[in-house]
Amino acid sequence: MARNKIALIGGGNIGGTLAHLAGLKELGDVVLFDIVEGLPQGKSLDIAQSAPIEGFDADLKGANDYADIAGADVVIVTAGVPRKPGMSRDDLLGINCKVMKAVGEGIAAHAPDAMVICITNPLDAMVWALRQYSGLPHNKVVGMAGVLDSARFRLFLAQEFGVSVEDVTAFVLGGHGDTMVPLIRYSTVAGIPVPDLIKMGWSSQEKIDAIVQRTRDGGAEIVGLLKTGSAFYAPATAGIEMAEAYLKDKKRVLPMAAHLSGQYGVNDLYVGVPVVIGAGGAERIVEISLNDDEMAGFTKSCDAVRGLIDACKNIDPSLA
Ligand code: A3D
Repeated sequence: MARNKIALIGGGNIGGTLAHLAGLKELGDVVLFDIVEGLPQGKSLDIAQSAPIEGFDADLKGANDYADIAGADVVIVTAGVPRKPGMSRDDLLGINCKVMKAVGEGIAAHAPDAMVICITNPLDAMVWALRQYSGLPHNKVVGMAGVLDSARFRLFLAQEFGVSVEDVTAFVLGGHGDTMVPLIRYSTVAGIPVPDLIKMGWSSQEKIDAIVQRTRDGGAEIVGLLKTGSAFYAPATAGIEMAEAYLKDKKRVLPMAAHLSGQYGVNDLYVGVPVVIGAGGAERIVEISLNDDEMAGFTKSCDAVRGLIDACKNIDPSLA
């Protein structure tokens, strides 16, 4: 049986880390694509030289031509520009919208059967634009944000409770940005919801509120420290978890930006919701019941995403 083929569009910080992780996990052969000549070739060769030490078999190839992604099973998109200190994700919209056009057309021409995972920011608007430009089915184009945001939430909760990150489940809803909605009552330690843990004296409401805020600001905290770019190790790990769930038909239930067509009362919008991901792509959107506060937060988040999509349509009227 032939190996899977994973195409990574964008060979920067996240793209290089994705290629390394795909190799380490033996997910398949990797094509690392970038518009900069030499960059994806150099990173691919470097990672390939780690294979004999790590003991993985995978072909790694750098590319500047979309023809090289032909037949890819999975395409992960990180092409574009990341934030610098003082910039919001939304400041990236103008440049990255144009990048999504080139990438969407490249995927449509050479890998139309792939599962596409977008990571480029501002995430929810970019995955919407990428889907429009590529014309792929909605269930085969999703955005990575929820896995990362919930991983940040899980880490901070595990540190607060003094327990293993493995025993903390958490998830966040809504857009990837300041309006994301971390769901406290669906977040647990070994099945015990966080509100119960507060009652048990494990933490206080104030401390949990601070953790929620730190999760919302999780990306900015790292941008502020790095100064020259944004987070890339955890974002790449999150993208690989989604790719693996698809390639292995695991039917994982993961939060991701998925296309809503009536679920949660929302139409034609990409926003973060729990999704069953398997060989059929985004197979099922899980509609959990939300209380009034959570629904209000989710609606606010959807409105913010809609505003960004409208801005994309202004940049390129063909999207309207
Ligand atoms: P960076 O290291 O700058 O890599 C981006 C790469 O894209 C560079 O190598 C560019 O040469 C390349 N590129 C630019 N234009 C094109 C094009 N038209 N076609 C192909 N390649 C192109 O950035 P990064 O890897 O740190 O981040 C990539 C993106 O992910 C940015 O938009 C970030 O904001 C975003 N990001 C998203 C999350 C989420 O959780 C959603 C987290 C972290 C970063």
